[in-house]
Amino acid sequence: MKYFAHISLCFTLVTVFSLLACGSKNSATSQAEQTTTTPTEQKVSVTFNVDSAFAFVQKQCDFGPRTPESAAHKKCGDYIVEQFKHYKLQVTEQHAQVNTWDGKTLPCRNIIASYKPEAEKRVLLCAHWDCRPWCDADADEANHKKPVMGANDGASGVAVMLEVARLLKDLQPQYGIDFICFDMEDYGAPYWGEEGAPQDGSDWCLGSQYWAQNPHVAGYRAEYGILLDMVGGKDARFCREYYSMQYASSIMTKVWSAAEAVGADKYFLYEDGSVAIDDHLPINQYLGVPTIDIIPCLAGPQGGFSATWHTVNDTPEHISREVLGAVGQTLIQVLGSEVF
Ligand code: AHN
Ligand code: ZN
Repeated sequence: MKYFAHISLCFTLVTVFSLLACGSKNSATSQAEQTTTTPTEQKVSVTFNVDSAFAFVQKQCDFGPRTPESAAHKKCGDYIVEQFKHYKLQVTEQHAQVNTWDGKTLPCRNIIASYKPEAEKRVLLCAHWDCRPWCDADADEANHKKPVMGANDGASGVAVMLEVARLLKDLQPQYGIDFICFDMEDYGAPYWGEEGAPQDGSDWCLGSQYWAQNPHVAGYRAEYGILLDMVGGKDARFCREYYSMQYASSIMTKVWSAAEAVGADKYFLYEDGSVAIDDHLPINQYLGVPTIDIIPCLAGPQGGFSATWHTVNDTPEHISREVLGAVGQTLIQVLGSEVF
């Protein structure tokens, strides 16, 4: 009953809007303009620079794998903070201690960079910046205890955010944006360490779990959130991740439409994707900010995210500038056409 009521309301609204649209067209535009008008959104004129984005990937990797407590982690964190400050954003750092699957208590550093921190209407962009200490998905067992370089799994999302932050001077949004770099996303129990590890996914996403329960601003709100995870792989295709559809299907539609508008539709597919235990989950569950995950799904029956995922091959030479650009230009399109 409710369902029908909903459909008929939608139908009524569509009818009303069509009538309004027809009315204005007939009175205000010429016949020629009517036939050339297409329903696609207007393209935002700011260009996402793929070489700049790639350089941000390379720079993070030059520090080495950014695993918890490593010197590379500390130095790269400092670099990310400085870079966002350079683009005139207000940076807040969260330092916490988190409990891990292997019984340790490890330091966790979330980095939050805010554009127009005073604005009430806000968009949240996020990615993780830590690296996984174990290449436990590598074909060679000898690599299972080596750290992941994380060019794609970590650095790519941060790189796209840094490039968007660099372009804010051209984009000039009237609303606020928070760029959050989460730490300790990738410390989930490795396959070889199953014993004693939780089976509910709670060993992943420790930084975002902390932030979602202790946001840097009391009562934090955003209109919606977009998580970027592995957005630079040569084999990337972005499908409709399960929790994103459950919690934020209208944001999926918004982003996938923007991808079409910028010609990135060959990467953004209307196919069901993976089920990702990822940083968007605590944001949806604890804060109720509808947040999607732009995360790839591999074609074929074996599934997974990317061929380099949690292997020693997750390095800058396996990053595609074109994929970084497809995601980056899509975000520019979303942000540049946003009206609240
Ligand atoms: C799982 O769904 C287990 N992991 C996805 C989260 C992730 C790990 N993203 C990057 N590394
Ligand atoms: Zn990972």
